[in-house]
Amino acid sequence: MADAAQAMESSDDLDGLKQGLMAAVAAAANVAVLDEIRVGALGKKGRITEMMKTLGTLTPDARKERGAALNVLKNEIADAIDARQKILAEAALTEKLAHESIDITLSPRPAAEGRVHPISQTIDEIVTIFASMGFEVAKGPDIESEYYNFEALNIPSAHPARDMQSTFFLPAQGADKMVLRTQTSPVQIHTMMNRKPPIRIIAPGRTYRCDYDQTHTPMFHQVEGLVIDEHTHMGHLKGCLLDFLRAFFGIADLPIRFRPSYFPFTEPSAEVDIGCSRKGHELKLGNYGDWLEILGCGMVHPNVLKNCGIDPDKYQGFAFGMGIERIAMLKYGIPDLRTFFEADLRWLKHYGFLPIDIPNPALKNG
Ligand code: 2U9
Repeated sequence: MADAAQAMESSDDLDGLKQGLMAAVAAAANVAVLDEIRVGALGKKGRITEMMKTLGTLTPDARKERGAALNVLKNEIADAIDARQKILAEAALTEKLAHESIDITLSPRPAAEGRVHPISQTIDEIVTIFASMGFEVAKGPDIESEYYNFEALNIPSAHPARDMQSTFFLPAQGADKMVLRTQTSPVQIHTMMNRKPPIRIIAPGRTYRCDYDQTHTPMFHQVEGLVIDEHTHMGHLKGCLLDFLRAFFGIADLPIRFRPSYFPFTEPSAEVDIGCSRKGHELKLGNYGDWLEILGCGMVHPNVLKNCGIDPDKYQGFAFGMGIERIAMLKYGIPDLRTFFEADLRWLKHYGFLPIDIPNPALKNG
């Protein structure tokens, strides 16, 4: 009987308290007022918290009943406060947005005027494809000693290849005769001298030969590749170049063929043609029965490996080289080599790329 009386009394006073708090929450005009209500009811010294502290003075049954009722009340008040807080926050945001304005008098940003040069774009594309095959990019100086540019590559001084390459000679540095590199191969020589196989690199960059006509400029770009390990063979070379050329030109069934050739630094050596058709001046790449020479390659000559301190009985691998202007002209329909270096902004606007253009359009779907 005493318990029931205690419980009745408590449920009455809790109802009153609840009504008072709910009304205060509903009337709270801002978050600060709401916080005051929260602290006053549920804080360390809040009214509901204080009531909880008195539970110990009740009989077990009354404690159970009042404890449950207090918990319900506590949760209802906390939920009501949270709901009101959301409403107030939304109202505050709406109010802020209603009074916020954008200054449309600011002048627009200038449109992107610059263009990426087709050579830079083409190098990015080449790097993207070879990177996907596990190649690293290696770099080296444009000025090299004759040793790195020729001798180490199995091209002795009396070799006709030296004349073929129309070298720009520079003043000697001490005992070293210096040249502007005629190919990027010295980069691979440095790499082999400084690192142990396995090696898988491409070396894109500027190269120089003393030539100037419709198909030659004194400075042009090459990319060469080198793979050295214990088991790489001619089959890997063929697969690697097939994958590269198909990805670069974006032609899934582009045929390639290998013709025997000669380079002092590779043995055996080959030149690679890609399929094309020629109708008058119109050239189309693909499986059309005609052929176009595109690059040179071969298995690295044992003498070159020896010159770099690599045991040719243990290690072997392939190398290849191609002219970047040439493949850029073919891919992007640029008719004249010399225009690459004339710094004509109208040409660049026409053939150049926006910085946001993806590095390899051929891979955009794959
Ligand atoms: C090392 C060993 C071998 C690189 C190679 C070619 C064949 C080649 C030309 C293509 C057109 C140069 O731009 S171009 O005139 N290159 O045909 N290049 S094999 O062989 C190497 C390179 C480095 C240590």
